[in-house]
This record gives sequence, C-alpha cells and structure tokens, in this order.
Amino acid sequence: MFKKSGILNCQLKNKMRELIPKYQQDLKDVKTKYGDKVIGEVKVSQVLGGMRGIQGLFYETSKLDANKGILLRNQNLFDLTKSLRYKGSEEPIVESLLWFLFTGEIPTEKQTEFVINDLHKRNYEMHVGDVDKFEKFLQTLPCDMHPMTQLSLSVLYLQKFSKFAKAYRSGVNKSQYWETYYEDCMNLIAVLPRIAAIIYNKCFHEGRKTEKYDYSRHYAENLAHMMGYNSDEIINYLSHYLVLHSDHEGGNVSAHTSFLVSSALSDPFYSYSAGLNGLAGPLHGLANQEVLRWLLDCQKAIGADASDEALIKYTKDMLAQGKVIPGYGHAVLREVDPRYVIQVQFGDRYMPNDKLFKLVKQCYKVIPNILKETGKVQNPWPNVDCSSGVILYHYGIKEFDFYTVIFGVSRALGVLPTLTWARAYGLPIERPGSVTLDWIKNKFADKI
Ligand code: AMX
Repeated sequence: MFKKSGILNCQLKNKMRELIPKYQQDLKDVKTKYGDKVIGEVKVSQVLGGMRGIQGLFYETSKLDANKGILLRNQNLFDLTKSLRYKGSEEPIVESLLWFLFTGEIPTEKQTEFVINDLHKRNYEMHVGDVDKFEKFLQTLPCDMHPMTQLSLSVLYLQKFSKFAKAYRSGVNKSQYWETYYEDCMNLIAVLPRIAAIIYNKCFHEGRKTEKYDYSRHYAENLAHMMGYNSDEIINYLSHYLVLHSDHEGGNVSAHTSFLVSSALSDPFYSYSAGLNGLAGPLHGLANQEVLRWLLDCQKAIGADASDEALIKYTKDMLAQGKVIPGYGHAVLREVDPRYVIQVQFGDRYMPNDKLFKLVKQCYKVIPNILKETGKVQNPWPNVDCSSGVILYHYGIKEFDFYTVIFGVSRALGVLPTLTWARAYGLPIERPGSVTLDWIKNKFADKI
C-alpha cells in the first residue's frame, strides 16, 4: 500500500506554491515590457486556412519548432527520454514527466516517488469513494459505442466529483482557483488507466474482469497490468508511449480545445472531455488507428515482402482516390517528427524483424518522395502516429479502435498541468474575433 505522510502528500503542490508567485510576476513583467510589441501579421489565407502559423496562444509546457521538433519545457524529447527515467528503468516514466511538466524541473528520485505514491493515494480514494457506481456506469456503455466516446463520457461522469466546481460555487478567491484545479487534474490523471483498461477488457476481451489496481506498480505498469499485459517490453513501451504523446504545444486540436473550454472556468473534467472529442478525429489522434488499418490493407494488397515499386504504386493509387496517407504530414513540423524517430529506435531494439514494422520503415523510404511530387503537401515526413500502432500490434494489442484511448490517457499528462498553470496565471476567457467573407472583401476591395 502507499505511504500516508502528510508532508509527503503535498510535495508537488508545495513546489507549485513556491513557483507560482515567481511565474506570475514574470508574466506581469512580460506584459508590461512587451505588451505593445507585434508578434506577427495575420494574412487572409491564414484566417481561411485553419489559422495555420498564427502565434496567438500562450501555452507554457511545450513548444514546437518547425525544424528542431518538439520541446517540453525547453528540453528536447531525446534528452528527456533519458532524464525522466527512474531507478534504472529503460524508459522514461510518467510520474517523472508529471513532476517535470508541473514544475519545469527534472525530479529527483524522491520527487518521482512522491508522484507515484500520490497517484496511488488518489486511486485509493477513488476506490473507496464511488467506484462501484462509476464502474457500473462504464459497464452499461455499449461496445458498439467507439472507445473514445466511452472514455469521454467516463470523464464527464466524474465531473460530479470536481473540487474546483464545488469551490467555485462556494465563492473561492480567484487566487486559489489553481489549488482545486490541480486536485481535479491529478485525480483525473490517476484514474484514467483504470477507465481505459475497463473499456479495453469489456469491449475487446468478452467483458473479462479488470484486474485490481496494484499499489506496488507505477502508472504505465498499472495500465498494462489492468489491460492484462505484464511483460517488461510492453510496460517499457507503454511508459515510452505515454511520455512521448503527452504534450505537443497549445495549437493542436485536443490541447487547444481543452484550453479553450477551461478558459471559461469549466472544470478539468468538462475541459478534458472536450479535448478528447477532438483527439477522436481522424486528422488528429485517430490517425494512429488509421495508419494500422492502412498498413494492414497495404500488406494484404501487395504482400508481406513487396518491392518498393509495388508500394509506390499502392500509395499513388490511394492518393488518386483522394485519400490521405495517414501518419504522414503535419500542420507545423517541417521535419521528421522526433516522436517517430524515437519510436522507430524502440522498434529497432525490440522488433527489427516484425514484417509490419519493416513495412513502416519501407514506407519511410518511398512515401515522402511521392508526397513531395504532389506539390502541395507542406510536410511529406512521418508523424507520431506513423509508428505507434505497429508496436502495439506487435505486442498483441491488436484492437486498433482502442489505440486513441491510450493516446487520450497520454495527452492528459501534458494538457492537465497546463490547465492548472492557466488558472495559476489567472488567464482570461479566450475570445478571438472572427470575420466573414464579405468583411474580407469590403476591407480589401479597393486596395488591390
Ligand atoms: N496524404 C495526402 N495528402 C496530404 C497529406 C497526406 N499525409 N498531408 C497533407 N496532404 C494534403 C492536404 O490534404 C492538403 O490537400 P488539399 O489542399 O487538397 O486540401 C494539402 O496536402 C496541404 O496540406 P498541408 O498544409 O500539408 O497539411 P495540413 O496542415 O492542412 O494538415 C495534417 C496536416 C496532419 C492534417 C495532414 O498532413 C494529414 O491529413 N495527414 C494525414 C493524417 C495524419 O497523419 N494525422 C495525424 C497528425 C498528427 C496528429 O495530430 N496526431
């Protein structure tokens, strides 16, 4: 069982308390000093093109650089996969990542241990709370409902436990919003693996009973264990996956949706459920299941050891049918996604001879050139979703309708600390302006 020391129980929150005044002052200073500076102009094509490239959001925990890839709190993913390891683990672990994203500091072993213990405590409290009713509710959701719909509904169900909503109703001071926000975020993070595992067992393993949460295991271990997997390799991969998919700047659909909803002071459950609905889109998080479907169809059509020529023809035929090639392209990055690279390194270590994994690498050899030839694709390189499904598939997690649920567990780890910080900074409700086609025509008609 977990330890119950009072001091231990608020270590991360105390660290936040220590950091918040300094960061609040920093924001104030930046506003005073640079408030009137112009970041960039906005073109009509950007307004009509999904706001691509407009730097209009403030999001602290990560930043995408078109060429350097993704930085989490200014550190690159390659370094973090090493510095967030725990007690000789082969992969970074979720609990270290959480400390890092909440505070910007690489945790000591003790600090990671605190997070491990804290998440256990939250699971325990959930368990003695209303768990039976909640799990019964989960069991009533039909399996022809997409697993992402079930995940999102489960998060909404938990909204009734929101400490923030309760504190807000009782008139808590604005300066303390973050405190209950933090509690809700950590509670939600703590229970997500169990929700995911119940959905998995219920819908993909004939309703088998989900193993009990195990207080001797860390986050990814528990996710694997409750889903019915216990090999070290799967645990390593889930650890790795959860860290890699966690945060990706503020503009992606799931992060931005959560951030936007949260800016109305909706609690973390409402906010994250909304984000999950965006993650469920095929151009966003659902792409990982689309990639696997694509690879399996491709393998079926051209054979397991097909030539490059056969693969090129298959890909061109798909494009000619007006389909996108899932797992390729990106709205911001203009280089190979580092998360693709890191996952392929993982695959090279553990499954170099897997035929589907080989196909992923063969695709990398031929698809970018085909996409370049179209003359319109801004980024012909593979993205994060290109390689994740194939690794899960290799380990026997073959139910690809479930893949985005694991992505959803992971994205919470990046988005929810950011929402807590948004409340600590006292950020206002988001309300950008919008324009109509007539407005654009009238504004520029006599200027051309
Ligand atoms: N296959 C075929 N065509 C593609 C393509 C791909 N992989 N990527 C982009 N294009 C096309 C677009 O559809 C668009 O065509 P259009 O002008 O006829 O509408 C054109 O190229 C220009 O698009 P873009 O500016 O390069 O990309 P974008 O910013 O509009 O969209 C993305 C980015 C990711 C949605 C797009 O590349 C795509 O659809 N990729 C496949 C789906 C995918 O892998 N999504 C996962 C992204 C990562 C994530 O969020 N999880």
